[in-house]
Amino acid sequence: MADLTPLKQAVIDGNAKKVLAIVTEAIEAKVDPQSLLTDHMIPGMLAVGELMAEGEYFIPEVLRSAKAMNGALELVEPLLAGGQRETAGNVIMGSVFGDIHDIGKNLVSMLLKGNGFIVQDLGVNVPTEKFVEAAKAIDGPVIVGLSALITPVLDEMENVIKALESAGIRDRVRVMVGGAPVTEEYAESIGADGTASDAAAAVTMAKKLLA
Ligand code: B1M
Repeated sequence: MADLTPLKQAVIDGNAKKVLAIVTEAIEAKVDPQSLLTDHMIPGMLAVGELMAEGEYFIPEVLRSAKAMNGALELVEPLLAGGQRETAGNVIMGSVFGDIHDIGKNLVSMLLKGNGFIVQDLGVNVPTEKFVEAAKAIDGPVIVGLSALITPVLDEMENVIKALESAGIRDRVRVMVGGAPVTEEYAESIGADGTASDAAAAVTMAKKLLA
């Protein structure tokens, strides 16, 4: 049985080699991939955030942890995506213009895929028009998922919603917004259709939005 105790600390230390080694061993030992994320890796990344807030960590340390996390996520993703065969619907996902954080967005994309959604991930720092183009290219109902981690870019979410309205496709597009600074009140105030506080809640919300 793989010893997962050091995994959180390895993420905090940004020790990519160790993170990969533990995750590889855990996968071989058939540890639940969701638990690897929620019980070990995400708490590690959240601790990194606290260290950053306390002035203990600066960008280079945070980047090292983010790289270690993203490297291991590549191993975990296929396992999460393997669970379901039926298509639950289309989702276009991206971090809004001005925002380069992608760990949370990647997790949301992964869990959506794992729950049968077809996810087109546009990446980070995505200009408004890219979201609109991608939504136009899909026939029928589609969710546009907008992620933002830094407060100064929150307005971009409203810009996307307005652009979808101007393009005349708002009636068939459901907009889900999320990320640490996004509250339910904020989501409502900009006319989003839903929000979710974490990746699992995002799956529930996506199902609700396309029901
Ligand atoms: Co930055 N950063 N960062 N950062 N960073 C935060 C967000 C910050 C809170 C740190 C702090 O000050 N304590 C702060 C934002 C403050 C604010 O404005 N509110 C901050 C800042 C200020 C910055 C810079 C401006 C720093 C600088 O340059 N001076 C800069 C901004 C760059 C930019 O975007 N233009 C910056 C840069 C970076 C790095 C590049 C070094 C790196 C990102 C690497 C990467 O993502 N590839 C980084 C990181 C890693 C963080 C912290 C430490 C961790 C973020 C993370 O990955 N969390 C973060 C501190 C923190 O969050 N406590 C911080 C783990 C992840 C699993 O959670 O992303 O919240 P989260 O995602 C969750 C939910 O939010 C939700 O589900 C996810 C999974 O459960 N969710 C959704 C997310 N998107 C969703 C979409 C949905 C639904 C749910 O529907 C569509």
